[in-house]
Amino acid sequence: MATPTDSPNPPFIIPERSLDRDCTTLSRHVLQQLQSFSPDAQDLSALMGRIALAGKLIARRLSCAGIVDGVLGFAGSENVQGEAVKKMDVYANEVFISVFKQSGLVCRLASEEMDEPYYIPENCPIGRYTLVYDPIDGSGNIDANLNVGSIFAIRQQEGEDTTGEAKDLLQNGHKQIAAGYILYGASTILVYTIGQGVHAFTLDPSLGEFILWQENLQIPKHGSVYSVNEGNFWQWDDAMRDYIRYVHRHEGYTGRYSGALVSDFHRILLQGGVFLYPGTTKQPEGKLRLLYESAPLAFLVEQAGGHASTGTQAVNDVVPNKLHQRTPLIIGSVEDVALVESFIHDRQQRDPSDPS
Ligand code: P6P
Repeated sequence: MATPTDSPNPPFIIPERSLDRDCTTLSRHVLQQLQSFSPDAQDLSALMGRIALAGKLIARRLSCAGIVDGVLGFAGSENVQGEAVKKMDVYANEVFISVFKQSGLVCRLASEEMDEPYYIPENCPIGRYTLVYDPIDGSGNIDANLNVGSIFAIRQQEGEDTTGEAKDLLQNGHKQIAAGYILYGASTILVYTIGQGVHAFTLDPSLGEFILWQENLQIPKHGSVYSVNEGNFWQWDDAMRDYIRYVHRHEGYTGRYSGALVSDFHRILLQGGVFLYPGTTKQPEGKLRLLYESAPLAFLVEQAGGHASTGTQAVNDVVPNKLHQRTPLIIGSVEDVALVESFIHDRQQRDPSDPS
C-alpha cells in the first residue's frame, strides 16, 4: 500500500514553528511590551490573560452552534439598547463576568448587555480596573454562521464609586489603558493595544493558547474598501449621500459589509479603507456605542496609524454623558476618513445651518 510520502500530494504537514514563537502567548507579550515585571505590569498581563480565556470559551461555544443548545436563536428578552438579545449575547456576557471573578483584578464590568455596571465586590478593594465590553458584536450573524466578535477596553477606576453609577467612566477615550477585539471567524484572532502598537494573536486550538501572529500592525494610508450599510441611504444627510455618490462614480472602490463591526474593521485594519456608521433620521447620534464599540477601535486604529472620527471630531476626544452613549463612526485609513470628512466640511461651508 502506498505510504503518504509516495503519493503525489503528501498530506498537509503543519510547518514547524519555533518553540519561542509558540511560547509568545498574550500574557508574555504584554510583559515584553511593558518591559517590566512590576505589580501593575503583572496585573495588566493577567487581565489580558483573562480576556484570552473569555475568547477561548466563547469560540468553543460558537464552534458547537447547532449541536449544543444555547448557541443559536434568541433569548426572548431585550437589552438596554432595545435590541432582541441572542442566546450567545447572554452566554458571552456571563463568560466575561465569570473569568474575572476571584481574579482580584476587575472591580466593575460595563457591557452593552447590562443597563448598569456589574460589580464584583470581592475584587473591589483591590482591583482598580474596569472592563467595558461588547460581549458579542454582530450577534445577528451567529445563526447564519458568519463572523462575530467581542470588543473590549480596560480603564483605571478613578476615585470611589460610592453611587454605583461609575461616573468616572464618562471620560474620553484617551483614558483607555488597553483595548482590543476578538474575531471569531475561520480562525479566532485577538488584536490588542496597550498604547505601544497593535498586535495580533491567533488561537492555536491544539495548545489552547493565543499565539503571536503579527506585531505592530500598521493600517495602509488608503484602501479600496468602503464598508457601510447602503440600505440606510434614504436616512442619511446630504454629506453622506455626496460621499456615496462619489465612490459609486469613481474607479478604485469596492463595497464590503458583513453586519459585524469587528469583522469589517479587521479587514480594513489589514487592507485599508473606511468603515462608516453615520447618523440616520431614526438615530441621529448613530447606532454604535462609544464606550465599548467605537472608542476601543478608535484607540486601536490610531495606534495603527489610522483615524476614527464622528464626522466632526475625533472619536477618542468625545466625552460621553451616559454609559450607553452612541456616536456616528467613520474609522479606517487616514486618507479615506479624510475624504468622508471633506464631504461633511463642504456641506457645512455651503449650508452652515446643516447639522451634519
Ligand atoms: P445594521 C451589530 O448589531 C452592530 O452593532 C455592528 O456590529 C454592525 O456593524 C452594525 O451593528 C450593523 O448594523 O444596521 O447595518 O444592521
